[in-house]
Amino acid sequence: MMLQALIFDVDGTLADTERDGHRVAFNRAFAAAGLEWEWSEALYGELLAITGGKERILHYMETYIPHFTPPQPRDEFIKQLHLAKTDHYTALLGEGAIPLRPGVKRLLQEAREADLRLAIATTTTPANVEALLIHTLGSNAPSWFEVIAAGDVVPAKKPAPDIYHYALKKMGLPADRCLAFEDSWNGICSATAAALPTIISVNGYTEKDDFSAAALVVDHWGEPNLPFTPIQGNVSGSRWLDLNLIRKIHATSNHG
Ligand code: XBP
Ligand code: MG
Repeated sequence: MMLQALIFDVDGTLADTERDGHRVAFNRAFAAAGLEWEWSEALYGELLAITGGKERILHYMETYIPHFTPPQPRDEFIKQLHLAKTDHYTALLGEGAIPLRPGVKRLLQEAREADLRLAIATTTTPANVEALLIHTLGSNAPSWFEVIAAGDVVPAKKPAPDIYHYALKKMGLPADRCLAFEDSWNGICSATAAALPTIISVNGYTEKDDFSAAALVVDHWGEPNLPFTPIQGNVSGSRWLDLNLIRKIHATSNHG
């Protein structure tokens, strides 16, 4: 089965956005709203179990501060807080606070030159994806992706497969012609439930997650001057992730 498309997660996969991006933006939104909530790096690691910013705020309120009464109806309060968080987050990206992970720019360029089809499947808000792509890859970069499936476009966020099903349907492709790129437990559950072979690049928040279902696990995608460390799977002597390795992984994952 010929490989035709690559589908990318964003947060944690294309860039380490969680600790120094989303977390900071949540805290700024809390402070601006006069709330004395502070999500530490460690607490945020626990909260990442819940995907989606609004869902994460609700989970925090219910689990960590059950006696808190919001000043507005609960869902409206969360919605406003989250809108402010998105403003803080996109402003952070505009300041260049979050770079792409190693190998990301190189691999996207290689895939474009090879005419592979590209898509994004993420739980984050569409404005956040646009801002990351524009500030790291240039104003045309969103157009490199034929589908940007993001946020509330499907009601059931990762680990549900819905966002990948949505992207596949939009592209008119069966899962076995595609590869997914993820960084987390929720991400691999979502991609593999949609029958997509998945390459994992771990980060500090996800390195202990169970990735036994992955076709390949590396510490990052790597560059000629910054080789990856393989964690699981056969890299056939490669020292960074390129299309040659991606095609081998894809071929192997489809034949058992
Ligand atoms: C990313 C997320 C997102 C962000 C916050 O998960 O869970 O919720 O943390 O984004 P994945 P929003 O990488 O699996 O897509 O606040 O815009 O929801
Ligand atoms: Mg992710």
